[in-house]
Amino acid sequence: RRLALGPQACVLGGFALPHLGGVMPALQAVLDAAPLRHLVTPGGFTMSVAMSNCGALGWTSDRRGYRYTRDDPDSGRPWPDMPAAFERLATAAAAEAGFDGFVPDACLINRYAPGARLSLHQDRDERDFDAPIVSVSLGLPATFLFGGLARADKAARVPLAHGDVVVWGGVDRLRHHGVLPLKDGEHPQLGAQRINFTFRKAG
Ligand code: MD5
Ligand code: FE
Repeated sequence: RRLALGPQACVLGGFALPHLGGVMPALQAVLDAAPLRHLVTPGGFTMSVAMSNCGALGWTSDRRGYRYTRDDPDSGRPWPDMPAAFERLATAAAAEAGFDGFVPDACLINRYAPGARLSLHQDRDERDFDAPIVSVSLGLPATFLFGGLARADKAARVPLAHGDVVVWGGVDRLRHHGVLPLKDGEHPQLGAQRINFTFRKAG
């Protein structure tokens, strides 16, 4: 149930499953308060992945750039609080992967409909790169691309299924990564979509 992707990166197969009884109702409440939306990149492209956030800080993008904000730019209100069930899952997964005491202040919620993808990128909008990132996959399976520190490094393909959790830190924190276009399908609980939570210490 544990697959090493790098010296400090691993997949915890099915780790989120026992948490979903608390996580799924909390997700619905977050998305009611801060609906998913398609952000525009600084280059002017609309992202195929729809996003929202919970926690003290939320990741956002527009023509001016990428950044973390306290308020949802669509509503002008603070992002919804991080549900206790989300934080428990993130902290437990980080500890399982060897990162004790991880307390995220940001959870980005990504929703992939069939065809949606995330091109190869690095996560470097956070204040310090010492904290790990915890990523939870729900719904339809996806192929994750796990590259190197240089964008041109060949990327490994990692299948991710409902309930899988990936934890990255340390020397693997700045590796390039992305998600291949989601294949069409129907998940018994989530329907025709993949939801990903990305927990970070952003501030
Ligand atoms: C996803 N999301 O499946 C992915 C999972 C994002 C994003 O990439 O930025 O929202 S998070 C994967 C990740 C995070 C930080 C480092 C690395 C991967 N990595 O070094 O491979 O929606
Ligand atoms: Fe990323």
